[in-house]
Amino acid sequence: MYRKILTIQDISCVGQCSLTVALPILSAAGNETVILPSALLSTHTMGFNKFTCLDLTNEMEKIINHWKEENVKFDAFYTGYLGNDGQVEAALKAVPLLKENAIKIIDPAMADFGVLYPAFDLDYVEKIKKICEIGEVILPNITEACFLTGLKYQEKHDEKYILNLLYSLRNLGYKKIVLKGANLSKDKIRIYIYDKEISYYEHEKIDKSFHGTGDVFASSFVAKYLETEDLYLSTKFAGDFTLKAIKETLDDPEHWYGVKFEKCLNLLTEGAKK
Ligand code: PXL
Repeated sequence: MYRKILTIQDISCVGQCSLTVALPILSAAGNETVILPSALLSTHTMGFNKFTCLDLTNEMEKIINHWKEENVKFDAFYTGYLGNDGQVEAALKAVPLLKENAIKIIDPAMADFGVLYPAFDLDYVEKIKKICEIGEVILPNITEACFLTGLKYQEKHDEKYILNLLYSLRNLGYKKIVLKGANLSKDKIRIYIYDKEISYYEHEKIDKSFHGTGDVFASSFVAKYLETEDLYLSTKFAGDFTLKAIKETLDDPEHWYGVKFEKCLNLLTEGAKK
């Protein structure tokens, strides 16, 4: 399988997130990976003292128009962090470039730990709800699921709370849901999957959070899903891949801004041979 995927996210030059994660992961998995950068930042927006940002919304539209003229078509579509309403609108303009049966995966990367990332407000949430509607699969964490559904964020939660979030997401029309970060026990994290039925994959909990792990999870999920189209297998693979990347980073206190996912790329190359 050799798929041509379009991924739309920012380039954070330093920080190991968004396109600097998606491009190597999807390429290592044996896909032709076309990038459409939505913005160019010196670093990501979390934890550095400042960041520079060049908004590329206008350029995105020009690029999409050129691709239309060249009749460029894609087998898959994956969006992650998009910096503002205009960038989400511009990303939606790329949808006509997708082949009829293209796989569409949306990571509503906008929030964590109960709050929106610094760049975003509630109008932005409405735009993200719109782009999620075109997704075959959406990949929210618990906070993002709360913003999508309007339900209250509870750091401490039980399974009833998680199921309610899943049912509420389904009621909004989202078909396949991978809900990350269910924290139901002392030493395990669950990732819930809602396809025809609800299931979950459980893995070891690490009591330290790292930036960019949502993007590492989403990109490795997309890589495996393009190969298998199996929601459970892809979730398990991405959960294990992300955990391994975190473990590669834990012993290095200077590496606080992202995870060393490059050390795990070999896990993807087997799939590339298929
Ligand atoms: O990892 C998500 C992400 C991507 N891109 C930028 C970010 C963040 C998270 O804060 O700031 C620019």
